[in-house]
Amino acid sequence: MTEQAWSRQEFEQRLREKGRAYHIHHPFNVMLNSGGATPEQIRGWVANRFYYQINIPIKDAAILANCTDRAVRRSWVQRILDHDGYGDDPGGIESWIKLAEATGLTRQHVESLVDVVPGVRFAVDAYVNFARRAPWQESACASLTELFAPEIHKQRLANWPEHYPWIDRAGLHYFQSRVSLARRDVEFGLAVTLDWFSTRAAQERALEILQFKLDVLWQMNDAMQLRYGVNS
Ligand code: AHQ
Repeated sequence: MTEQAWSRQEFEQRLREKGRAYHIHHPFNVMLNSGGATPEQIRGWVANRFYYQINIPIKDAAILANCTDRAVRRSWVQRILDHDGYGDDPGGIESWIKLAEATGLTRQHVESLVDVVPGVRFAVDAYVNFARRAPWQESACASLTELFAPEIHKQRLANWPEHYPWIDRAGLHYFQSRVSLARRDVEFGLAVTLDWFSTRAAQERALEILQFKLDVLWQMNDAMQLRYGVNS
């Protein structure tokens, strides 16, 4: 017997309930945002997350390549510009390098990717490869971990200056920029998801896709914890 599709409201609620598995709850992130991280652990996190950041526009370009809808591409292309920069805006990847320099890393060191541990590389590559082969609507759904992102960025902005006064606050600009950009991204990605996944089976698939992306972020933290440890 085919089960009835959830209402739009219930479907959205079930997507949002997945926030319980968001990496804001990972011990490595809890340590980072509660002030327990050493400078080496912070630099390790920044250097490893750089690999995620530089792959976001690659992932979004894969989504564009899979999307035949010009109106969707006109909207989604902004995400690439947000990271790569456009005109006078140097973009989010440049901001991340400024964060790295504020923690005492050099541009050359971060861009060398020498610190990126295998588990981070494989998790990020799994996300990019998912976007290359999945229908663009499934990749839009995967980006909905950003439903939970404003909170984690606000947590960093609130806690890092107090716990890590040695990090120049100008380096935190990236987190500030993402609070509003994440909200804008989610508005579009959620509308696509609620419209596209219209049967109960498709809605269940959407939850699986979101769980996959939550696992990507969780695995990145697992790998960093293994490499840099977590102080209790
Ligand atoms: O800085 C982040 C970012 O640009 C994105 C894009 C989006 C996607 O397309 O999957 N997800 C995402 C995220 C960013 N920052 C992460 C963080 O913890 O700083 C959170 C991450 C996400 O929630 O997926």
